[in-house]
Amino acid sequence: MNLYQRMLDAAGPHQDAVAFHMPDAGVRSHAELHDAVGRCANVLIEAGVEPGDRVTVQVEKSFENVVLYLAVLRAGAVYMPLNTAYTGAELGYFFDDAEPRVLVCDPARHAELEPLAKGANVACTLTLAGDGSGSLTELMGGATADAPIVQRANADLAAIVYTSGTTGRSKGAMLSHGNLFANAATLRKIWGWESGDVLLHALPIYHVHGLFVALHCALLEPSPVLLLPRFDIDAVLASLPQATVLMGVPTFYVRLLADSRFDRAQCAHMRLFISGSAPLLPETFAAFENRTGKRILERYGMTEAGMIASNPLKGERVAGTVGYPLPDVDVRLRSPDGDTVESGGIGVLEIRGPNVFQGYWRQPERTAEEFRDGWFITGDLASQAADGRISIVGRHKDLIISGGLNIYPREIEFELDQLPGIEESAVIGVPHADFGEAVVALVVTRDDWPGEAAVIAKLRHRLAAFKVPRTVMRIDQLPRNAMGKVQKAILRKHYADAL
Ligand code: MCA
Ligand code: AMP
Repeated sequence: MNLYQRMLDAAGPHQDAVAFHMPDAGVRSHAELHDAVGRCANVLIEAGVEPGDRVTVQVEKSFENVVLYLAVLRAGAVYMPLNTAYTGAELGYFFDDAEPRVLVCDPARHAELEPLAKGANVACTLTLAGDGSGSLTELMGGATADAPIVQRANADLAAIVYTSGTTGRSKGAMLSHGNLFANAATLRKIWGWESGDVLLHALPIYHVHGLFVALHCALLEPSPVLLLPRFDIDAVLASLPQATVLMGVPTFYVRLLADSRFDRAQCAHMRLFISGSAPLLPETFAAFENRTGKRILERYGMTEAGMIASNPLKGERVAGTVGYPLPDVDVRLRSPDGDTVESGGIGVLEIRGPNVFQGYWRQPERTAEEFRDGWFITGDLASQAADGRISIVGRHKDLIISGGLNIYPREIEFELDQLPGIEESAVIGVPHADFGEAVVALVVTRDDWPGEAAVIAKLRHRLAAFKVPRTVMRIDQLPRNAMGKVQKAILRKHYADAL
């Protein structure tokens, strides 16, 4: 069944109830939400979108953005969200790779992105809001709300979310209606989603965490969503008293704890604080419990599979662990060569289940490389206790997670190595109090080295700001092993205090 149909069914008897509450932009009922989705789907269909077509979206978070996501589902098309921080230089790759039928962007970026999209044969570029003609909101005003809800099978694609996976350039993870529904249904059950819940939503909605995990849990109840444009500490503190569930990355909890206004009374009624996307430090877990009396529930997942493991709602939530595999997810640990790991040992986590994606968009070989006998190789290093509890102890993949955003060193090294004055580079993640990890670049320089500030300024034109190194440090030579591979572990240790 089309996932959207399930949300519509859930909303059935609750038409007048609040679906979304935007503190600065009013309230929308389920009736208003689904009327807007129907209109938006008709505009997309009018623009030529057919079932299976990709609709790529780079817009600031808003109620209208949620409507657009649901409209793409309704039309049977494939939603393809892109981080709002991506530069034009980065976006071209996604347009070429996914060949979307339609691009939806913010009015402020229309002039920059339309030619890029045209160059990649994207048939139509619309802005989400704005007064000019071609704005989706304006076209919706003239459309009817009766768009068909296109029949979808479990394996039909609902979304393509780009991720760099374990290596290399970004790959489009293909997620089906069946993948998304299976995961949402399981999460709603294990997290005890209930009719009085109110979700405080401060995550971006261009990634799996904010778009699927958070929104699907709420829309399938349905529970009201307090939709904040971003994590703003004042807005979060103001909204907390009306909420019962918060989902966040560890930086959310670090920032709440750093604010003296955040106290026990303020979150007494909160049912659940959930953390994921990056490791939650045991210190943060303990400090949070001390301050609020609440134990954060940490879970683990990835773009290719949604959620994989979770600490329990009722049992013990143990800091530094991600809990048990979800009831419908099988896990096993393997050595990089595929050998069984003995009980209590560390291995690469491999998974199987209805949540596991359909493969990488138009990359069958790379998809095959990341599966072993039908098990998806996550690239995360884990150990499993005798009772099944999982701890993520590291990453087999060369990945930096900064404030919950994944950053691939190779992408930054590639840009650095092309700059004048740089012989070679190595990019690492080092501990950072706010973001958990942050990016540091080590460079071997030549005589024409233009200086750190000039290098950073150049990178800012090419890379999204969150990927730009906090510092670029000169080094005589990069440590290499006998195979010539840069020994990043040595660099990470040596530069652990760099920030
Ligand atoms: C913003 N900046 C960052 C980050 N975010 N730098 C490094 N890491 C970041 N995460 C930079 C900006 O480029 C800017 O730099 C400066 O910090 C301030 O930007 P601002 O937008 O004000 O930042 P913020 O609002 O404070 O955002 C920080 C944040 C946000 C709240 C941690 O990044 C966030 O919401 N992260 C959540 C990401 C997420 O949803 N991940 C889920 C992935 P400058 O001033 O130099 O321009 S899905 C996933 O991982 C799986 C499925 C899972 O398990 O969930
Ligand atoms: P993404 O590719 O953006 O979906 O990020 C997925 C990656 O985030 C996983 O492969 C893990 O490396 C990491 N991750 C997610 N949740 C956790 C967690 N609770 N603890 C440690 N790492 C996590």
